Amino acid sequence: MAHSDNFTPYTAQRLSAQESTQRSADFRAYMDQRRSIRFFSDKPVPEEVIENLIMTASTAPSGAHKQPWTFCAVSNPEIKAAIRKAAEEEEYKSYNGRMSDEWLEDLKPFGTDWHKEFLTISPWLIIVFKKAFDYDGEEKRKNYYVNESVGIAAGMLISAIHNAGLVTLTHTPSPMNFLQKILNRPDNERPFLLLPVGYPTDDAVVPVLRRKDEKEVIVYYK
Ligand code: IYR
Repeated sequence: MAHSDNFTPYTAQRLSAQESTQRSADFRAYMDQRRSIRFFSDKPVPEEVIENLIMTASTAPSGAHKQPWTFCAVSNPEIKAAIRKAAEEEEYKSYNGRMSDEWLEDLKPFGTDWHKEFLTISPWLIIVFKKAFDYDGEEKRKNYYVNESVGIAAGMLISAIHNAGLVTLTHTPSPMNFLQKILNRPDNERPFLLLPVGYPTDDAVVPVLRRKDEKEVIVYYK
């Protein structure tokens, strides 16, 4: 492949097939322990941890390496309260009329409702914004594959949170434009996902669920 001077040798670790097998199995088992948690402790999490988590997410691949994201890290109690109030107002409407019967039925096993106390209890809220375009001064610059890029970054953020012994939940209040207003974000940013981050309570519970097995999710073409 042709390349310009803007290239440098790739020197990251090279593992043997055996090491790869072991490490992939270990990581799979570790990630399989991750669960979405709705019971948060108010135990503080240092800002340095949050910064490491977000900067891990920001290593995600993105269209033309535009990194079309902003992560808002909120620990301010008044802002968390404002977010909770607005989210619960939207969620109340969703659970009481906007969501279909099929949708409500599908959610029953998870016991969710419009109450979102984790929004004020968890020590941090990370709100992921996607940037439809960027400003270079006055000039607009295009971003590419924005949903894919930000979705990948969000996945890496969730993995980093789990790796740090913390828990989160992919909260998707709908509509969530209120986040843009409360956090005073510019017009090129749109809220993508809200993640409370913290420690679980000692008596936290999770719904019993089964993950799809290999046969259900993989199709080999050998
Ligand atoms: N956004 C709502 C509803 C909700 C929707 C799905 I799909 C879920 O998997 C869970 C919840 C809420 O946050 O409660």
